Amino acid sequence: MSSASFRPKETTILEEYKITDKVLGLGINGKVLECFDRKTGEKYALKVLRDEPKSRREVELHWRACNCQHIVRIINVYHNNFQGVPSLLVVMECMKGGELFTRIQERANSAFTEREAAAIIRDIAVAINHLHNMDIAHRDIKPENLLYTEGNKNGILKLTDFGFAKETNTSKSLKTPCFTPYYAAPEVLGPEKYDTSCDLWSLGVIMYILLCGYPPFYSNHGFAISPGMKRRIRKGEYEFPSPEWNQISKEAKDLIKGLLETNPDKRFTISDVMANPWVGSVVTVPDTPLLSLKNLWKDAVEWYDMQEDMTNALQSMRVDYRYHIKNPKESNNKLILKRMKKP
Ligand code: I85
Repeated sequence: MSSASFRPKETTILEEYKITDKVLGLGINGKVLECFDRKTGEKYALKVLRDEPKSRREVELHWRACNCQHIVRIINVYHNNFQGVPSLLVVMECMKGGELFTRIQERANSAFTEREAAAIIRDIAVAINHLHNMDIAHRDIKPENLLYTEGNKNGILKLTDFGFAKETNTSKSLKTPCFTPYYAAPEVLGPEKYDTSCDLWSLGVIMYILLCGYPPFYSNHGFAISPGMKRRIRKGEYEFPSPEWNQISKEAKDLIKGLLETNPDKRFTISDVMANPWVGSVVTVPDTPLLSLKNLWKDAVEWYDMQEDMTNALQSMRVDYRYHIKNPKESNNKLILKRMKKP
């Protein structure tokens, strides 16, 4: 980890900020509260994390990555006791415009076009490109983590929540000179392509939903990811049904195909996306009105299910099956525990 970066302030946050009890959102690792700069009166968002290695990693990577137009900025980080718990308090710019799809849905009856969808995908791609160039995989890119700075047309879309972010160039073998790489397998040496490729899959899903208003893969009911959905994702079983997809350009469909490619080795990289004209020169994308507004939010329950499905699908992609070796002492498996007792 390139170290000389983030050092939280040890002074009390209350000297500089007034914290309210308004909750802006709940993340997996911590809640997000509203707070105000005492000097300027400006509103900020405060993410409260328990001080533990996982949170340190989150803040470290977010801090390092946030000098990008399309990533939520960190203003300050404090190391304080918060409600009696040693915590990391992350002061961020306040995203007043709310979530991506809420914003799109709120556009009264004005048309939403393929070109506008391309501009949104380009913004998200810029964030991903910035991260992947720094060897950071976000691994949790989903609609709830894409927020607008403002509720009006000046709003800028930004990515947040680095709770699952991972550094991808930590090839210990290359950095530690006590190891000769004669026998090193390629995956030990190179960056973790599998980690970054999940961000591109996410981009494909978001692009699909923007264009038609429903997700490419869905489960049959609202609970945990269903076997049917898992199978469809693995096999890349999705379609471009009529009437939504009839007017959509071939370029858009080809990009989606490259992003939803099931084999991560063949899936588009972020460089492929940045070089793709549908993303790289948005003005050339046809200004065709989309039918996604009609489909989006037709049913709040369905939308909720979709978000849960995406969370679960990302979760299963993050499982690092290659290096995951369980410590038998931490196992709850009865057979393993029984075997450990034997001489
Ligand atoms: N502002 N995933 C869903 C929010 N400004 N939000 C989530 N992880 C995070 C919440 C649950 C994202 O790391 C999250 C994180 C950070 C934020 C965040 C950061 C900065 C906001 C979990 C708002 C907001 C929305 C509408 C209105 C207003 C604020 O969420 C305001 F009150 F300003 F009008």
